[in-house]
Amino acid sequence: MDSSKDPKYLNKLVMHDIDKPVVFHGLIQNWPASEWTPELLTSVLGDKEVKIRIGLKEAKQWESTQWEADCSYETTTLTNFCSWLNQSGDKPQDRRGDNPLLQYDPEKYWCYVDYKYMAQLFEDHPDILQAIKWSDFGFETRDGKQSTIWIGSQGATTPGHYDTYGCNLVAQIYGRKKWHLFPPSQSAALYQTRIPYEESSVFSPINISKPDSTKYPQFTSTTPYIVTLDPGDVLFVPHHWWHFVETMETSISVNTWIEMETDHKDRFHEAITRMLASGILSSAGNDGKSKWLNPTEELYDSATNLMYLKKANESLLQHQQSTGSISTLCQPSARSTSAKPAHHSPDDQQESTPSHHCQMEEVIAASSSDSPPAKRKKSCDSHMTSPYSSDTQQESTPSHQVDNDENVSAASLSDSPPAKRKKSCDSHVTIDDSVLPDFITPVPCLGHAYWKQNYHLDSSSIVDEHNMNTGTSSGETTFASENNIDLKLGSKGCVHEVEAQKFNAGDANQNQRNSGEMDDNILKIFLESVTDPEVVKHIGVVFNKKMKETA
Ligand SMILES: O=C(O)CCC(=O)C(=O)O
Repeated sequence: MDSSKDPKYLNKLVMHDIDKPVVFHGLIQNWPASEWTPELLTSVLGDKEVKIRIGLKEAKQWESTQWEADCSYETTTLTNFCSWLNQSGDKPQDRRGDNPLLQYDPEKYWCYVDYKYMAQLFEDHPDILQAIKWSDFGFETRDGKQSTIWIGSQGATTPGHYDTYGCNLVAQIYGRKKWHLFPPSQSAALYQTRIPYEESSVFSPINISKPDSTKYPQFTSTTPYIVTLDPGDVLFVPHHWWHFVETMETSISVNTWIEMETDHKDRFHEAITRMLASGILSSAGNDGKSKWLNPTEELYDSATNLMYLKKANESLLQHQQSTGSISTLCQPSARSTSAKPAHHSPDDQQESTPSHHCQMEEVIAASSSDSPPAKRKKSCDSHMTSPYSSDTQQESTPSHQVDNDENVSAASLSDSPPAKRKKSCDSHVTIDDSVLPDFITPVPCLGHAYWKQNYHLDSSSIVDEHNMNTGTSSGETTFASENNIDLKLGSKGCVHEVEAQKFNAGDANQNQRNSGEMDDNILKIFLESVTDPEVVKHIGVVFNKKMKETA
């Protein structure tokens, strides 16, 4: 084998050496999945019902992105999806029959079988999961079971977002898809927001097909990295890179999210964010919820949120202790660390070690038989959060460490002193493009001139991508002046509320000291990202009410 195609070499590139998006060409032609077509998958899954997202092709006229909440949804079979794809001739409404998709004119609408966990989709055909072979990238134990599939018609889009956990490998199996990527340093200019709320997704409201530079002036200073994937290409999306995805023609792609050490911290941040979002959105009424809660998401009660937070915190602390890093985040007192919820199962011990790499829902599901949230999450461990946990039990060993550390065993990892640990993805360095083999091409950065050339939008400034700190976000001052809310007081009130719920078994002084440092920051991130004026107003009302109650 060409040594540059050695899975260990590729694994090291992805996990350690590359910090920009790249495309691998010609590495998956031996995957059985490279033969897949929508018709072939339909012949396997014909009667399986799936939830299909349907959107308008003419989203180009929208001033903001076409949110998932703006789409329609139909639950139907892949056979119906395929007949919709392949229809011709008669007017759709004349042939509607029992296919609900036929009411959507393919000239005007796209359909997307998006974000489907393959282990779930192919639960009756587990053999097919072997058709995906991430082992070619050095992820020995990874196949379709840890992958997600996306089958879309021409025009189908995914709104701009970044995933808070891990990094991502995307195999383009059939058709073509266009990816617009942006580095994490450009989050402010992409007007990052946690509204609509979805765990593990930070969204951008920009409509990439027709960016509105009046509403989002900073956007024109972004420097997009753009690539159209052909069948057989594999895209590497580094940690926290933004992506907007557009289906150019009927397409099938499969991706896997790969765990990173930073996930510990992100999981904790996510638990705080979920608690804040739940608090705010649960009082928003149905209208608010349908707009501000992503359709794929649900809210939990505070007891469940609190459990997530505790488990995420314990898991983070355990990780920090095992790696010798000092916790700057919320350190519960000895009492609260050892005080396990009454319903913890004896499996706790087993779960608590590998659970570093688990999504918090899975952590809770594993430890709490009375309230197991059944929902999936899109962390790298997404496969483990779904109901098919018996399959995944084996995966719940720290397999990604095995994966990304060139098959170092879990035991040797946990035994080895911190200094000997391999670098995580977080310590990526930029590799000189010229040393990359020919079959790996960096995704080109088109610079902010792209907006002028393609959309006649003037770039606001020349921006150094690595030092990009674009303007004011909708922070405290803006909120306060526009909405007559004292956010300083507001945020303190909220911190206290979070604090009061958090670690209620813990040492108050200890919690106060550490959480002040942590919550202010998380709260700031959350509040700064809430840019929808209606949401801001709603938050103001909630805060003011709270303030009056506590005055
Ligand atoms: O392919 C798509 O439409 C979106 C994929 C995506 O968001 C991801 O792989 O993280």
